[in-house]
Amino acid sequence: MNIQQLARELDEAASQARPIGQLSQKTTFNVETAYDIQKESIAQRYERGEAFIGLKLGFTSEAKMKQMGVSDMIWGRLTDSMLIRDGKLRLDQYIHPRAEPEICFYTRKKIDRAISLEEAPEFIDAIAPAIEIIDSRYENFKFSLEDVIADNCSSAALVVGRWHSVDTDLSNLSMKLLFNGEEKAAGTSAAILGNPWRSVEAAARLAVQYGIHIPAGSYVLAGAATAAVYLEPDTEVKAVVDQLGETSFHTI
Ligand code: OOG
Ligand code: MG
Repeated sequence: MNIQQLARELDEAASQARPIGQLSQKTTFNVETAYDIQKESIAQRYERGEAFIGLKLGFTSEAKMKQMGVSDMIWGRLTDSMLIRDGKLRLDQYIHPRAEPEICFYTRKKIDRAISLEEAPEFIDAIAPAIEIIDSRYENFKFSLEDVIADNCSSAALVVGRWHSVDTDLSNLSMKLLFNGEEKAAGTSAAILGNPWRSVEAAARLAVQYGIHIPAGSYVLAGAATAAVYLEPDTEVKAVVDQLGETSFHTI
């Protein structure tokens, strides 16, 4: 198996918005190798001038694990080109994008070791409501755990709302996703590992395990509290999180 070749296939599928068959159907590889493929695939983006801005966790809630049929937490890399700054998402740049309501942390200090839940707030500057746009590069949004890790955990785009104090109690906030004002998904922040702060703890542990550190000034997406919803054209997509307010974008 050629890791470079598989990484290039995924990178091309993403940049051309053309789906590919599952890698696991043509070759066998484990989770470690899947992260190697992810790293190589994102390295192609760095070569084109994109920059690392943080990381995202996936499958941190039952709702997501159930929807996608997998049972392990995963992490992926976020780059600056994924950040929506003008409030618009061009659907033709994606294959079959879906949105999910999230909570985003912003790091204050470099994280280069495992940290406890109690320590986590020391490393965080602020917290915001967010929407993650995921877009599996695999046909029919179907994959194995190894496939989705290699595919950078379906990361496609994110929009982040206004920042709030780290003192905001995140333990049980209502989280909703609305399309043109109509509720499409609803859950609570407690669905995210019991408490989204656990995502910061998990991000630190996974970063150490995979030999990266999280620089100061990075985003950490905690993982969705609800199942993801397919996007439609000309829609105002909004996440509303109790205490943290709302954030939105428009599909074109
Ligand atoms: C993988 C990404 C999962 C989350 O928040 O759980 C994820 C997928 O569902 O395609 O981003
Ligand atoms: Mg997500």
